[in-house]
Amino acid sequence: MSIGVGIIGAGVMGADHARIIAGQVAGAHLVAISDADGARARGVAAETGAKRAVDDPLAVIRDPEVGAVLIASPDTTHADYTIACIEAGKPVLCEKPLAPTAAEGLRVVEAELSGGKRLVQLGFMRRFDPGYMEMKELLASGRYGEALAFHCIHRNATAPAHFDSAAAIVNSCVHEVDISRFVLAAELASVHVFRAKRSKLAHFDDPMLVVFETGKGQLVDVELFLNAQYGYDVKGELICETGTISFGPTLNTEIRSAGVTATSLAPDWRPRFAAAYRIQNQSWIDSISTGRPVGSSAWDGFIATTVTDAGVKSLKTGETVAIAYEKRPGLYG
Ligand code: ISE
Repeated sequence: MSIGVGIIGAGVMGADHARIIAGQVAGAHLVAISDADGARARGVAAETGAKRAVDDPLAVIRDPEVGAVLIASPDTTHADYTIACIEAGKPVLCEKPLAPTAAEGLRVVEAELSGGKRLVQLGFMRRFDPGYMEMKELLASGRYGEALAFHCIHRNATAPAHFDSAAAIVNSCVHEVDISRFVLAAELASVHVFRAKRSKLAHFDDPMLVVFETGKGQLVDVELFLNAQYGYDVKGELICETGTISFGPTLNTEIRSAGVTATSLAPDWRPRFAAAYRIQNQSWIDSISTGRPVGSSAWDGFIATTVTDAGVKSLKTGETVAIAYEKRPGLYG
């Protein structure tokens, strides 16, 4: 049976998800898409074959033909719409971050706990990226000993005008928060944010170096450079006791000409993580049929908000900030 999907938000990510659900995912079809800009919603609906374009996001959640909801609206709306899906009893894939602050993230966890059923998956798509997945498997094989440190590079060509230094941590570095917990199977215990010399082309502290320590004593360092100009570049290198594990930035062809070797870089995360988004969305739809949740949970999303809260605090104080939260047993094990 095909699952009717409703999408909230027809911006860059909402449109991308609509194309993926319509063209690359089996067992699902698009029912409705909403956006505050009705013309934008109608445009994406026409392109992807969604039955309805509406301007009220709650109408998507209420729609009887919508069996599952994908949220790709602005970050500040994620928690409220996710809670509305939980209250309607509908599975939801919510784009990261779960919320801009831990206090808001916790509201979602509490709503899911009181509903008594796992319904939320967070759109941390890197967990489905073949490079990170293989890195995790290789580490877990034990062949290279224990992981000691994890070097991460997160570069965007340019950051949106509305970004500031805190947004760089809450919206961008949150990916490394989730993926390092996933790859290392460890919790992050502290964070320290360092400002580098600021690029003249940046309108906030850019680049920054964010250093986490895990509960197992490993260091995770993230070079966060969101106005790198030259393209989208995400890399990771795991330092283990008897070797290192890393993956390349893209799988593109290599050109050798006129004495130069060249490979192209993606302009942004959508082509770079195209496989990850496709696998994530398919796994989400499959998990609804099997009843076995996959990917990041609301709890993972909440933990990420506690870490980014601590990162923003470190940015302000210049100090190392310990990461602390109260465990919520029950649904999350
Ligand atoms: C954006 O929202 C993403 O999720 C991208 O993966 C990330 O690289 C970018 O910095 C974020 O703004």
